[in-house]
Amino acid sequence: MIKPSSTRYGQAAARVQPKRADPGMLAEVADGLALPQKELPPKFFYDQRGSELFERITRLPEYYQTRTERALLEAWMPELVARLGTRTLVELGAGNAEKSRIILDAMRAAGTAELYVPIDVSATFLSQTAARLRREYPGLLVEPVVADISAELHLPRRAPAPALIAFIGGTIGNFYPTAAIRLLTHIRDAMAPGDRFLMGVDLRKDVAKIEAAYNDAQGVTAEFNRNMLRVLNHELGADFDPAAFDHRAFYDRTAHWIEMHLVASRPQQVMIPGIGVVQFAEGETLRTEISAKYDKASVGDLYRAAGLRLEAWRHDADRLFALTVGSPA
Ligand code: AVJ
Repeated sequence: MIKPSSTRYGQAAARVQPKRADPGMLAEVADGLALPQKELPPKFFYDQRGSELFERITRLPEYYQTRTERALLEAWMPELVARLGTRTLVELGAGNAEKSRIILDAMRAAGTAELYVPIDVSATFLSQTAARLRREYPGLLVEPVVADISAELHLPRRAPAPALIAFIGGTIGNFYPTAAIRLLTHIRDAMAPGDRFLMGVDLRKDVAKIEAAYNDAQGVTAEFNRNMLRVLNHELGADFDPAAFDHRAFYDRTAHWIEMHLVASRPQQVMIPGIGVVQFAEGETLRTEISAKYDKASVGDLYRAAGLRLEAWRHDADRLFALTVGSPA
């Protein structure tokens, strides 16, 4: 019998021993794959290759979010930061040093830049960014914090006030409603009265436009989606065959979010050391991401539920994306 290439791939992957599986990750994967609708958190997209694929997504013609948010930041930050007198920038999920620079430049121009606290799960990524920014902004104190923002939030206690806590990139979209409220409540609890919260949100709009952004013609998003399986192979020694899963992304008009799934193109069994054999029926899906879309009212509701007040709001002329500012209520 001729073995399909996918089986060979699986055996090859299984022979490579994982570095030592992270027990937290293993537990999360076990839980997610035991659900009737299999589901894994989008943070598992982002190894080196996943981060590079996401960088490519941000430059795709269909993916309007990154360039729109950047233009909004460039137009608004000099004025906002000067008015607030921002001395500390705390950045959650600092995956985007490029956009952080727009805020840091505005702080420097206002003459108030003192401390930058990038918070990210990736320690290597953080130390690289920190070293680069220390060189580029002499006089700016850079104190990176390694943390999973969805789990905890600790701000340095002696940060010069006022601080701007930035959560940009539309990453709030990855949080289910209760988790979003929990995250913003943690942020609210860490804020002093003069501090402000800056959050970027992708806006509700024509469904075809949203769906196109997650089904790009070049297939970069599909590769990004499948990359989660490579991460599981590499980190846990699993033997997923990424080629046996199709990319699917669709908008849920009731929940107001896009869902990304990986669809098993044939029945298959996947071995994950420490978990066991996981079955996929043909056509069965693994949900890898939601990306919630907001409008002014739903951001206001979210802020209110977290003890914040929506103080300011700016969107682009096409109403694709918005920057929102919250203050402790
Ligand atoms: C980084 C969460 C904002 O939701 O649009 C891009 C991730 N997923 N294409 C998004 C993503 C597929 C992105 N966020």
